[in-house]
Amino acid sequence: SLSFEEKIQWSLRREQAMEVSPIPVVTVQTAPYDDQRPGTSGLRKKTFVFESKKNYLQNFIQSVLSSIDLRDRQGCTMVVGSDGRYFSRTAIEVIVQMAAANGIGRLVIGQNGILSTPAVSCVIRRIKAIGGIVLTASHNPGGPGGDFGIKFNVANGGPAPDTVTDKIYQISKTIEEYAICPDLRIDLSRLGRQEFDMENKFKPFRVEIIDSVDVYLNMLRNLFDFNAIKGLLTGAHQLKIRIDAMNGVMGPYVRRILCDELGAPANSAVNCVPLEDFGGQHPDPNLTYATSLLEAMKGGEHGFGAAFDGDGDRYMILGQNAFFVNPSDSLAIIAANVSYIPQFQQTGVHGFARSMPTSTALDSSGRVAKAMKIPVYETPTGWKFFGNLMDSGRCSLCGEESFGTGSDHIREKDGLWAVLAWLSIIAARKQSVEEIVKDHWARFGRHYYCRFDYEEVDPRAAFFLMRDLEALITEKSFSSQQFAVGNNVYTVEKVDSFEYTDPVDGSVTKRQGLRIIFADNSRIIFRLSGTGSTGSTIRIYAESYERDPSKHTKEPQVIHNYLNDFF
Ligand code: G16
Repeated sequence: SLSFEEKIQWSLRREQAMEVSPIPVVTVQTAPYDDQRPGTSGLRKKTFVFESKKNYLQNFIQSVLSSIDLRDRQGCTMVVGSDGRYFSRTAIEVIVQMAAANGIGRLVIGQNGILSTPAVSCVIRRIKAIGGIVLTASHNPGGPGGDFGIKFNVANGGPAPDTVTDKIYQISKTIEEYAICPDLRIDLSRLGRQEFDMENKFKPFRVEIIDSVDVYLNMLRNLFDFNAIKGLLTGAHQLKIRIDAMNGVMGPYVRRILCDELGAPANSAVNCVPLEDFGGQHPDPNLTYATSLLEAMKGGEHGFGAAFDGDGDRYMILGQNAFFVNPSDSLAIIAANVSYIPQFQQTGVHGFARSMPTSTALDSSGRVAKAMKIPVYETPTGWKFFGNLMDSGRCSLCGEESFGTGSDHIREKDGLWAVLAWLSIIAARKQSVEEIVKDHWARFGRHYYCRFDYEEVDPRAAFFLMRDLEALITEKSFSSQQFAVGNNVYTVEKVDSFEYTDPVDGSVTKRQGLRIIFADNSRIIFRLSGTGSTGSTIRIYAESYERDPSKHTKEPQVIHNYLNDFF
């Protein structure tokens, strides 16, 4: 038998031999599926669909790879990351084997497969990759009974635009075979480069395993004043924070950036180990699912609380005693306070953008913008629509009601960036979260806002509902109708089916939600979601504007009652 040293020598030699021996490429026959159309952000399904339907994963990955011209694939680099959810490791192995077989030159992968969605965007841009694949179903639960998803991002670091996802979908409907290197194995835990000779005509295939946090952290260092934030989080008068990574991908980022770099005590960060099933929870940072943060913040000990979703692009902020910052307000407040954020001091602010259902609080604080001649764009739901605006230098800051805010530093929404933006504002203004929010309402008025979700609706029923509703509200007699709710009278001013013309490439996106807009800018919006994994989800968004500061302390639930009266 071999000694310990001999065993190590033997396994090293074996490893080297494996890395240099040519890897065979196999072509496998397959049959297409007709349900692989990417939604608002990638393909999301129940995990068992990916896990048990024959070649379901391989078909989609082949469709993604085939959507890239063969000449562009050779020698190019792609980034791969996951939020650590169940099935990610299996999927990464398949992606590596298929990328090699399809002529991709190099894959850059986060250690153990871990990279947040913002980090993937950041790395794509930093290393000038052709794009990237993110394995996540965002805030949806994970595990064998949960959801899995695949997002494809393009060279600007952002979600693939409709032209690309349409192409992927078309390919997926007619796919007959896929290419794979079933013998190719990589070590996801070993930092550094692994190289493989290919049996086909392609050049050697390389895999580089990178630290999950490094590149992203270095980017943030250039955007914020880390000393100022450190001053806020340490010392005798420190702001006590509580950050909940919700067992998603953000754990390593929170520990490294907020605790190690910015000095927050280790016990400020909870649920920081990424778990395959998120500990059985919904990794969804809102008042319904981030209940452990909510309860902790109610204790009054912490002045600032934040939670992130599974893949780290969504966030929620709470002030002392669990004071809730509505995401649409968060965007508007960051916009009104850009002068306190070093990134914008350096680059200036070229424009703001929000998705259509996001409250118009940004437009109200846009009065500041107006004075500064900064335009505000209104796009359909989906981060991909901000990409063109940012690439063409039209937009510096944008956000959505769905707990996402970001800037042109990358092309994804970025939860931790938003947290550092808030901490920068607090450090500069020396006020609490609640004071900053209430001061904002006093200056610009408050946009009461609520969203109602009706999930797992029969898709046919949802289709007919939207069709009938459109017919009803676009009838002539509906316009200029008045609705009395409590002491308020709402006069319908405009009704439409939202449609967006991209100011950069002129592309038109139709049927993005039914809008009822009232004379005082209050709105009710109906829209079909594009992220559910089963059936259809109907969303109703309701917004009511209140200028009078004496009426700024009602519970947002007040809108619920308005809606009940309205219908
Ligand atoms: C995705 C998109 C967002 C969108 C959200 C909700 O976020 O990136 O732009 O606002 O879905 O979309 P829908 O209303 O169609 O369900 P995430 O965090 O789920 O990837």
